[in-house]
Amino acid sequence: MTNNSLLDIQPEVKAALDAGKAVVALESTIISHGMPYPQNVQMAKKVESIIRGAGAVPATVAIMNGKIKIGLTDQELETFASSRGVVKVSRRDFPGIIARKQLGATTVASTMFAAHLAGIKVFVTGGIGGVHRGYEETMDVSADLEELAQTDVVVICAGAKAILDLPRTMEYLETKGVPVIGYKTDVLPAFFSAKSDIQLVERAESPEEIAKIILAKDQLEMGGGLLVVNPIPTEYSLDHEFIDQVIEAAVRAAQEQGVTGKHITPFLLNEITKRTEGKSLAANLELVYNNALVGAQIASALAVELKQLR
Ligand code: PSU
Ligand code: MN
Repeated sequence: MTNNSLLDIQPEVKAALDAGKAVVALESTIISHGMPYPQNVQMAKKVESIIRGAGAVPATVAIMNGKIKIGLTDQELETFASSRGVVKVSRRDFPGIIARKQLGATTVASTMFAAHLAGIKVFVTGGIGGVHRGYEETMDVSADLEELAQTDVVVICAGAKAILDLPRTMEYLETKGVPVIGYKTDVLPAFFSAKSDIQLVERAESPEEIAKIILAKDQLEMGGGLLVVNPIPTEYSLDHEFIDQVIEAAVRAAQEQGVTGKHITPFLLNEITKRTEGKSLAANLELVYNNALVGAQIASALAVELKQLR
């Protein structure tokens, strides 16, 4: 673990890391830009309690007072959930937001970066960014993919949303050498729906099996991330055709309104929530809870493996 003076690690998280216990990092953009208030803060607290229930220590990451906070209090979660003017911080945004001491919420890319600085190996989120539809024109590829290419953190997600170009997203990950493991699935989950028609090449049946794969990757000193894709439980999975139509309409609205750059993903998430009258939000909450449980189990299994090596 680094002693970087820009890190502000909560004592409980620090103690767990020092003792080699399971720690799970969490992002804050999903709170500030991914869901409406107050569901966002309820989600954040429940995710932390699920992780604790599975025997790991949660560490939500955000930027505050010129430091990268690793682990937030309930009061701080409330601040990020309810304040206006919280900035969505991807990798490129760190220096400015820290220097100006603004409130910054971390994305998948920047949470991976921060988790790695702090020595945290496992990170749970809802969905990752990817190659956007219309990439041929816009060159819009989320920094999340590049971070997966270079930063050694395991990310548990429910696949990627069909707001993205899923085949191109998978091609990009292959090109960059990022292992993608389906948790009890042969196909890439599509976030709101448990299945897409994209075949995976790796499947695992248990957290222990995934921990062994992570360990092998460590021993190879490959660097870079590893992605675990965990399908939304089928009872909450939304109908493919229903949600695809909503997504199509949201993507068109973004184009018509000229939304670009970092604003696209939050815009689409908000449009989808509005257009499904909350159905998508309910699914989003359930898949995050499911990821929290599986992520904590993987972190715990990995802690056991690493202890045996010491
Ligand atoms: N997908 C979601 N919810 C989210 C995000 C993605 O279902 O909140 C957020 C994550 O923080 C992710 C970011 O890292 O959006 C990707 O943004 P962009 O496409 O601008 O890289
Ligand atoms: Mn983008």
